[in-house]
Amino acid sequence: MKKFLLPLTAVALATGLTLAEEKADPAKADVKVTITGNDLMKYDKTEIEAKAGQTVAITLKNIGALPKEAMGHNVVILKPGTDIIKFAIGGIANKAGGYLPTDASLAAQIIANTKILGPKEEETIVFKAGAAGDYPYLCTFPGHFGVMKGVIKVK
Ligand SMILES: [Cu+2]
Repeated sequence: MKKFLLPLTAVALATGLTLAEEKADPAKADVKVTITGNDLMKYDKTEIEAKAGQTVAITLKNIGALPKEAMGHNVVILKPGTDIIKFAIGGIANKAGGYLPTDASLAAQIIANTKILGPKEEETIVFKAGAAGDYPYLCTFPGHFGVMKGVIKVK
């Protein structure tokens, strides 16, 4: 019996730790931005500014009407210097994983991302702006990265 109880306790502890982790509150973010994505494969914002160390809340709203399978959108924030073409191509086949690259070195470039959103869906992501630099963002839905992209300029 003891043998069985020990792992259970360990699981309970691990769960407790996860629950105790403070979840970033978008309402308290230093910078709050809403980006829309539409059926014309366009974001309404291609440049966002933040200062190093600020918390940034980005809400992506899909304002289109086309089905998610045809015109879904996400937003993926990447580390400065990431090759976004290589990144997007690396995720094209990963439908189940939100079209994010499965390759570990490419996946390591992600700072924050939403899932793929269908019409009228929205999601907010919160992250901390790193050191000054240009942080690219893009939609990884197949074929969208050529036009659905922008830059977070951290000063
Ligand atoms: Cu898109």
